[in-house]
Amino acid sequence: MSSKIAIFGALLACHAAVTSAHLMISNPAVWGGRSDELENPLQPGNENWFCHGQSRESAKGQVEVKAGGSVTFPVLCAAASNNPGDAANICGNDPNSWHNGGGCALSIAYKKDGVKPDDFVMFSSNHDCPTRNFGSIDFKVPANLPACDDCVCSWTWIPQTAADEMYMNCFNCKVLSDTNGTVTSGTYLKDHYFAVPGYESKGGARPLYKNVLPNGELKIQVATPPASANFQSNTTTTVATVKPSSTSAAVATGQATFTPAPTPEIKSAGLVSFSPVAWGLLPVVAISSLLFF
Ligand SMILES: *[C@@H]1O[C@H](CO)[C@@H](O)[C@H](O)[C@H]1NC(C)=O
Ligand SMILES: *[C@@H]1O[C@H](CO)[C@@H](O)[C@H](O)[C@H]1NC(C)=O
Ligand SMILES: [Cu+2]
Repeated sequence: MSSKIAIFGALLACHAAVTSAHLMISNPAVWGGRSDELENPLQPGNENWFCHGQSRESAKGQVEVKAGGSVTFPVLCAAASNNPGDAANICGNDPNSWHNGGGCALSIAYKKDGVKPDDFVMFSSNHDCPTRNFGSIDFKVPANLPACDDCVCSWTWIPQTAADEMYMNCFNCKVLSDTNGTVTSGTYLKDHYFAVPGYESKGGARPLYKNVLPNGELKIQVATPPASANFQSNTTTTVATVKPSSTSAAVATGQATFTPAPTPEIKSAGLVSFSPVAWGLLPVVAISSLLFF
Protein backbone atom coordinates (compact mmCIF):
# COMPACT_ATOMS: atom_id res chain seq x y z
CA MET A 1 0.00 0.00 0.00
CA SER A 2 2.67 2.48 1.07
CA SER A 3 4.78 1.59 -1.97
CA LYS A 4 1.83 2.34 -4.25
CA ILE A 5 1.48 5.75 -2.64
CA ALA A 6 5.22 6.34 -3.03
CA ILE A 7 5.11 5.48 -6.75
CA PHE A 8 2.05 7.65 -7.27
CA GLY A 9 3.82 10.48 -5.47
CA ALA A 10 6.87 10.05 -7.68
CA LEU A 11 4.71 10.24 -10.81
CA LEU A 12 3.02 13.40 -9.60
CA ALA A 13 6.34 15.02 -8.71
CA CYS A 14 7.73 14.11 -12.11
CA HIS A 15 4.90 15.64 -14.06
CA ALA A 16 4.71 18.71 -11.85
CA ALA A 17 8.35 19.51 -12.52
CA VAL A 18 8.53 18.79 -16.23
CA THR A 19 10.08 22.15 -17.07
CA SER A 20 12.63 22.35 -14.27
CA ALA A 21 14.22 19.01 -13.55
CA HIS A 22 15.55 15.74 -14.92
CA LEU A 23 18.76 14.98 -16.78
CA MET A 24 20.83 15.61 -19.86
CA ILE A 25 24.38 15.02 -21.05
CA SER A 26 26.69 17.98 -21.02
CA ASN A 27 28.88 18.59 -24.04
CA PRO A 28 29.12 21.45 -26.56
CA ALA A 29 28.58 18.94 -29.39
CA VAL A 30 25.07 18.17 -28.14
CA TRP A 31 22.28 19.43 -30.36
CA GLY A 32 20.77 22.32 -28.46
CA GLY A 33 24.07 23.03 -26.74
CA ARG A 34 23.56 23.39 -23.03
CA SER A 35 19.98 24.54 -23.20
CA ASP A 36 18.04 23.76 -20.05
CA GLU A 37 15.29 22.36 -22.26
CA LEU A 38 17.43 19.31 -22.99
CA GLU A 39 16.91 17.80 -19.57
CA ASN A 40 13.18 17.34 -20.09
CA PRO A 41 11.65 14.00 -21.01
CA LEU A 42 10.39 13.42 -24.50
CA GLN A 43 6.71 14.17 -24.44
CA PRO A 44 4.47 11.46 -25.84
CA GLY A 45 2.55 12.93 -28.74
CA ASN A 46 4.95 15.84 -29.13
CA GLU A 47 6.07 16.11 -32.73
CA ASN A 48 9.40 17.45 -31.55
CA TRP A 49 10.33 14.42 -29.54
CA PHE A 50 13.03 13.23 -31.93
CA CYS A 51 16.51 14.50 -30.91
CA HIS A 52 14.58 16.73 -28.55
CA GLY A 53 13.47 18.82 -31.49
CA GLN A 54 16.99 20.19 -31.89
CA SER A 55 19.23 20.42 -34.93
CA ARG A 56 22.95 20.14 -35.54
CA GLU A 57 23.36 23.88 -36.20
CA SER A 58 23.10 24.53 -32.48
CA ALA A 59 26.02 22.20 -31.67
CA LYS A 60 29.71 23.01 -31.56
CA GLY A 61 32.34 20.48 -32.59
CA GLN A 62 32.16 16.72 -32.33
CA VAL A 63 32.53 14.06 -29.70
CA GLU A 64 35.35 11.67 -30.60
CA VAL A 65 34.34 8.05 -30.24
CA LYS A 66 37.25 5.60 -30.23
CA ALA A 67 36.43 2.08 -31.37
CA GLY A 68 37.54 -0.35 -28.66
CA GLY A 69 37.74 2.51 -26.16
CA SER A 70 35.08 4.36 -24.26
CA VAL A 71 33.13 7.62 -24.27
CA THR A 72 32.45 9.51 -21.08
CA PHE A 73 29.84 12.18 -20.36
CA PRO A 74 28.61 13.95 -17.30
CA VAL A 75 24.94 12.94 -16.94
CA LEU A 76 23.42 15.68 -14.82
CA CYS A 77 20.62 18.19 -14.35
CA ALA A 78 20.59 21.25 -16.59
CA ALA A 79 21.40 23.61 -13.74
CA ALA A 80 24.78 21.90 -13.44
CA SER A 81 25.56 21.61 -17.15
CA ASN A 82 28.12 24.41 -17.02
CA ASN A 83 29.50 23.26 -13.73
CA PRO A 84 29.71 19.45 -13.84
CA GLY A 85 32.18 19.26 -10.97
CA ASP A 86 29.55 20.62 -8.60
CA ALA A 87 26.69 18.52 -9.96
CA ALA A 88 26.26 16.52 -6.76
CA ASN A 89 25.46 19.74 -4.91
CA ILE A 90 23.50 21.44 -7.64
CA CYS A 91 21.34 18.48 -8.71
CA GLY A 92 21.29 16.73 -5.35
CA ASN A 93 18.33 18.65 -3.98
CA ASP A 94 16.21 17.85 -6.98
CA PRO A 95 14.40 14.54 -6.49
CA ASN A 96 13.32 14.41 -10.11
CA SER A 97 16.79 14.46 -11.55
CA TRP A 98 17.87 11.16 -10.03
CA HIS A 99 14.80 8.93 -10.56
CA ASN A 100 16.67 6.18 -8.68
CA GLY A 101 18.95 5.66 -11.65
CA GLY A 102 18.01 3.68 -14.70
CA GLY A 103 19.67 2.74 -17.96
CA CYS A 104 21.42 4.91 -20.53
CA ALA A 105 22.54 3.98 -24.02
CA LEU A 106 24.48 5.45 -26.92
CA SER A 107 23.46 4.99 -30.55
CA ILE A 108 24.82 6.13 -33.88
CA ALA A 109 23.36 7.01 -37.27
CA TYR A 110 25.80 6.69 -40.14
CA LYS A 111 24.78 9.91 -41.80
CA LYS A 112 25.20 13.61 -41.26
CA ASP A 113 21.91 15.00 -42.55
CA GLY A 114 18.32 13.85 -42.65
CA VAL A 115 18.63 11.55 -39.65
CA LYS A 116 15.48 9.60 -38.84
CA PRO A 117 14.50 7.51 -35.80
CA ASP A 118 15.11 4.24 -37.65
CA ASP A 119 18.73 5.17 -38.51
CA PHE A 120 20.16 4.68 -35.04
CA VAL A 121 21.98 1.50 -34.10
CA MET A 122 22.83 1.14 -30.42
CA PHE A 123 26.47 0.49 -29.59
CA SER A 124 26.73 0.85 -25.84
CA SER A 125 24.59 0.48 -22.77
CA ASN A 126 25.18 1.47 -19.15
CA HIS A 127 22.91 -0.16 -16.58
CA ASP A 128 23.80 2.21 -13.77
CA CYS A 129 22.96 5.62 -15.14
CA PRO A 130 22.86 8.22 -13.75
CA THR A 131 24.95 7.63 -10.67
CA ARG A 132 23.60 9.05 -7.43
CA ASN A 133 26.25 11.77 -7.34
CA PHE A 134 25.66 12.77 -11.00
CA GLY A 135 29.19 11.89 -12.02
CA SER A 136 30.47 10.99 -15.45
CA ILE A 137 29.14 7.87 -17.10
CA ASP A 138 31.43 5.61 -19.04
CA PHE A 139 30.23 3.91 -22.24
CA LYS A 140 32.28 1.09 -23.72
CA VAL A 141 32.64 1.17 -27.51
CA PRO A 142 32.79 -2.00 -29.66
CA ALA A 143 36.17 -2.54 -31.37
CA ASN A 144 34.54 -2.97 -34.79
CA LEU A 145 32.45 0.21 -34.78
CA PRO A 146 33.12 1.53 -38.31
CA ALA A 147 34.98 4.80 -38.81
CA CYS A 148 32.94 7.93 -39.51
CA ASP A 149 34.07 11.50 -40.13
CA ASP A 150 30.74 13.14 -39.51
CA CYS A 151 27.94 11.16 -37.89
CA VAL A 152 25.05 11.75 -35.52
CA CYS A 153 25.01 9.99 -32.17
CA SER A 154 22.38 9.94 -29.48
CA TRP A 155 22.17 9.40 -25.76
CA THR A 156 18.96 7.94 -24.38
CA TRP A 157 17.88 7.36 -20.80
CA ILE A 158 15.02 5.32 -19.40
CA PRO A 159 14.67 6.17 -15.70
CA GLN A 160 14.09 3.57 -13.01
CA THR A 161 11.18 5.27 -11.22
CA ALA A 162 9.22 7.77 -13.25
CA ALA A 163 6.19 8.09 -15.43
CA ASP A 164 6.42 6.34 -18.81
CA GLU A 165 9.05 8.62 -20.24
CA MET A 166 12.31 8.58 -22.08
CA TYR A 167 15.08 11.10 -22.63
CA MET A 168 17.07 11.70 -25.77
CA ASN A 169 19.90 14.09 -26.62
CA CYS A 170 21.63 13.97 -30.01
CA PHE A 171 25.19 15.04 -30.66
CA ASN A 172 27.69 15.29 -33.48
CA CYS A 173 30.22 12.48 -33.37
CA LYS A 174 33.27 11.21 -35.17
CA VAL A 175 34.35 7.57 -34.92
CA LEU A 176 38.06 6.81 -34.93
CA SER A 177 38.42 3.19 -35.99
CA ASP A 178 40.56 0.70 -37.90
CA THR A 179 37.37 -0.69 -39.39
CA ASN A 180 35.85 0.83 -42.52
CA GLY A 181 32.46 -0.51 -43.38
CA THR A 182 28.72 -0.53 -43.01
CA VAL A 183 26.71 -1.78 -40.08
CA THR A 184 24.59 -4.69 -41.36
CA SER A 185 22.85 -5.61 -38.13
CA GLY A 186 22.77 -4.93 -34.43
CA THR A 187 20.43 -3.55 -31.80
CA TYR A 188 18.34 -0.79 -33.30
CA LEU A 189 17.12 2.11 -31.22
CA LYS A 190 13.75 1.93 -32.98
CA ASP A 191 13.12 -1.28 -31.03
CA HIS A 192 14.05 0.42 -27.75
CA TYR A 193 12.25 3.72 -27.79
CA PHE A 194 10.04 3.88 -24.74
CA ALA A 195 6.75 5.74 -24.37
CA VAL A 196 7.10 7.13 -27.88
CA PRO A 197 3.95 6.74 -30.01
CA GLY A 198 4.49 4.59 -33.07
CA TYR A 199 7.37 2.61 -31.61
CA GLU A 200 6.85 -0.71 -29.93
CA SER A 201 9.21 -1.05 -27.00
CA LYS A 202 10.67 -4.48 -26.41
CA GLY A 203 10.90 -5.99 -22.96
CA GLY A 204 7.51 -5.32 -21.43
CA ALA A 205 5.91 -2.36 -19.75
CA ARG A 206 9.13 -0.77 -18.53
CA PRO A 207 11.97 -1.84 -20.74
CA LEU A 208 14.89 -0.58 -18.70
CA TYR A 209 17.98 -1.32 -20.70
CA LYS A 210 19.25 -3.60 -17.97
CA ASN A 211 16.31 -5.94 -18.50
CA VAL A 212 16.84 -6.32 -22.22
CA LEU A 213 20.41 -5.37 -23.14
CA PRO A 214 23.85 -6.45 -21.94
CA ASN A 215 25.80 -3.91 -19.89
CA GLY A 216 28.66 -2.30 -21.85
CA GLU A 217 29.45 -2.52 -25.53
CA LEU A 218 26.72 -3.93 -27.76
CA LYS A 219 27.44 -6.33 -30.60
CA ILE A 220 27.19 -5.00 -34.13
CA GLN A 221 27.83 -6.76 -37.44
CA VAL A 222 29.81 -4.90 -40.07
CA ALA A 223 30.34 -5.48 -43.80
CA THR A 224 33.69 -4.23 -45.06
CA PRO A 225 33.86 -2.38 -48.41
CA PRO A 226 35.51 -3.80 -51.57
CA ALA A 227 38.87 -2.09 -50.86
CA SER A 228 39.47 -4.06 -47.69
CA ALA A 229 37.40 -7.05 -48.90
CA ASN A 230 40.31 -7.65 -51.33
CA PHE A 231 42.46 -8.64 -48.38
CA GLN A 232 39.68 -10.83 -47.02
CA SER A 233 39.01 -12.63 -50.30
CA ASN A 234 42.60 -13.88 -50.32
CA THR A 235 42.12 -15.29 -46.86
CA THR A 236 38.88 -16.96 -47.93
CA THR A 237 40.62 -18.57 -50.90
CA THR A 238 43.22 -20.16 -48.64
CA VAL A 239 40.49 -21.57 -46.43
CA ALA A 240 38.66 -23.00 -49.46
CA THR A 241 41.66 -25.18 -50.44
CA VAL A 242 41.59 -26.85 -47.04
CA LYS A 243 38.12 -28.25 -47.75
CA PRO A 244 38.41 -31.86 -48.95
CA SER A 245 35.78 -31.50 -51.70
CA SER A 246 37.46 -30.95 -55.08
CA THR A 247 34.44 -28.98 -56.38
CA SER A 248 34.86 -26.21 -53.79
CA ALA A 249 38.57 -26.02 -54.58
CA ALA A 250 37.67 -25.52 -58.25
CA VAL A 251 35.62 -22.47 -57.31
CA ALA A 252 38.75 -20.80 -55.96
CA THR A 253 40.76 -18.60 -58.34
CA GLY A 254 43.82 -19.76 -60.22
CA GLN A 255 45.87 -17.87 -57.69
CA ALA A 256 44.69 -20.32 -55.08
CA THR A 257 46.50 -23.22 -56.79
CA PHE A 258 49.82 -21.64 -55.92
CA THR A 259 48.92 -20.94 -52.32
CA PRO A 260 51.19 -23.07 -50.14
CA ALA A 261 49.11 -25.76 -48.50
CA PRO A 262 48.71 -25.16 -44.78
CA THR A 263 49.81 -27.87 -42.34
CA PRO A 264 46.27 -28.95 -41.36
CA GLU A 265 45.60 -29.89 -45.00
CA ILE A 266 48.63 -32.16 -45.19
CA LYS A 267 47.61 -33.88 -41.99
CA SER A 268 44.04 -34.47 -43.10
CA ALA A 269 45.17 -35.68 -46.54
CA GLY A 270 47.48 -38.14 -44.78
CA LEU A 271 44.64 -39.52 -42.73
CA VAL A 272 42.46 -40.01 -45.80
CA SER A 273 45.18 -41.88 -47.74
CA PHE A 274 45.97 -44.11 -44.77
CA SER A 275 42.42 -45.18 -44.22
CA PRO A 276 42.21 -47.72 -47.12
CA VAL A 277 45.40 -49.30 -45.77
CA ALA A 278 43.80 -49.52 -42.37
CA TRP A 279 40.78 -51.26 -43.89
CA GLY A 280 43.14 -53.65 -45.74
CA LEU A 281 44.85 -54.57 -42.49
CA LEU A 282 41.54 -55.52 -40.90
CA PRO A 283 41.32 -59.07 -42.46
CA VAL A 284 44.98 -59.65 -41.53
CA VAL A 285 44.20 -58.84 -37.94
CA ALA A 286 41.12 -61.07 -38.11
CA ILE A 287 43.07 -64.00 -39.62
CA SER A 288 45.94 -63.68 -37.19
CA SER A 289 43.52 -63.67 -34.28
CA LEU A 290 41.88 -66.83 -35.72
CA LEU A 291 45.32 -68.48 -35.95
CA PHE A 292 46.09 -67.50 -32.39
CA PHE A 293 43.01 -69.25 -31.07
C1 LIG B 1 39.77 3.23 -44.15
O1 LIG B 1 39.52 4.29 -45.04
C2 LIG B 1 40.49 5.32 -44.97
C3 LIG B 1 40.02 6.47 -45.84
O2 LIG B 1 39.42 6.01 -47.00
C4 LIG B 1 41.86 4.77 -45.34
O3 LIG B 1 42.83 5.77 -45.26
C5 LIG B 1 42.21 3.63 -44.40
O4 LIG B 1 43.42 3.04 -44.81
C6 LIG B 1 41.11 2.58 -44.40
N1 LIG B 1 41.41 1.57 -43.40
C7 LIG B 1 41.26 0.25 -43.60
C8 LIG B 1 41.61 -0.65 -42.46
O5 LIG B 1 40.86 -0.21 -44.65
C1 LIG C 1 45.14 -10.19 -52.44
O1 LIG C 1 45.03 -10.33 -53.82
C2 LIG C 1 45.18 -9.10 -54.53
C3 LIG C 1 44.84 -9.36 -55.99
O2 LIG C 1 45.43 -10.54 -56.47
C4 LIG C 1 46.61 -8.59 -54.31
O3 LIG C 1 46.81 -7.39 -55.01
C5 LIG C 1 46.81 -8.37 -52.83
O4 LIG C 1 48.13 -7.96 -52.56
C6 LIG C 1 46.51 -9.63 -52.05
N1 LIG C 1 46.55 -9.34 -50.63
C7 LIG C 1 47.19 -10.13 -49.78
C8 LIG C 1 47.13 -9.69 -48.36
O5 LIG C 1 47.76 -11.16 -50.08
CU1 LIG D 1 10.67 12.68 -14.83
